Amino acid sequence: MSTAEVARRARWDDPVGLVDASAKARFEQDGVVLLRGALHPEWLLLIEMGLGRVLADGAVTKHEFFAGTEGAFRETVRNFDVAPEIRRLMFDSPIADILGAFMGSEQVFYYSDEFFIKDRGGSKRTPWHQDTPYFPVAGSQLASIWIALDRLTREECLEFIPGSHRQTLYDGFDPGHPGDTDKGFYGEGLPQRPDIEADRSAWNIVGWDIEPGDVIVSSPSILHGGGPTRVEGRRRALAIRCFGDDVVFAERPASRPTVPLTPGLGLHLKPGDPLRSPWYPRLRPVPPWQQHG
Ligand SMILES: O=C(O)CCC(=O)C(=O)O
Repeated sequence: MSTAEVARRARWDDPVGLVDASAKARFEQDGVVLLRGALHPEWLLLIEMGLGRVLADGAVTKHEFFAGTEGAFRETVRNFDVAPEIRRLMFDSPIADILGAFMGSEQVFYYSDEFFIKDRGGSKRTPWHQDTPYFPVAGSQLASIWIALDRLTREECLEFIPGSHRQTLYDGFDPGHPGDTDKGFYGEGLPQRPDIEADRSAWNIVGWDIEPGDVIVSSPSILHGGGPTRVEGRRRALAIRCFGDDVVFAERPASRPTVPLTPGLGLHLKPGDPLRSPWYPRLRPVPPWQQHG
């Protein structure tokens, strides 16, 4: 076995070992960390099977961004609810352990997951935004992981502005009008997003070449935006959001529904209550009925 192969297998045997003190410090400070080769190909196969299921399922809503244009792409939310492959991924793979290690939380709860499907070539950018404004949550133990099934160039990767998770929280973009830089999601309460694409050189933007198995862990409060695909390219990615012990329910402006939609949640929880609900199953410790053997 080559040295590279030995190193690869060591990462698969102990992916949580990649979350060392320096990775945690970078997560704190920058709000984003790349972990090379963290996921075994079997987990990628499971994700691909889950994607195949949701794409084939006519009952699953495919949200179309930039609908009606050549650069349109699709997104599906809370695939956990419809795809057993995604449920098994959450309980069986090391993803929840990795996120728990970054968040410093023993308990890890599922918040949501999203496929971003740019499989037609020439797909547009995903607009710059932060995720936290869309979520009815407050607290510090929040983390997302972004997993691409395809090899990507730096230009196609999800991009980030390190440190922005500790700065201004901006209003989101409107998924129905993603090209509008002058409109927000709520249009109240939070400042308007800056137009980062209009002057990229003014911002410290990071991104990477990606190989299947690499993952990017980030704070949902970081400013991030998704690269476009080349005409001959494709970029199928799964983003998973989890939270830990300290996260509580928080109100958002009533003008728009939060993402994903959780009708009734606000009738059970009041602002400041720990975010505990069947909407958000506990992944770690793994409940006994989800354990193997
Ligand atoms: O993959 C993309 O283009 C967008 C991903 C994203 O915005 C997210 O994971 O929050």
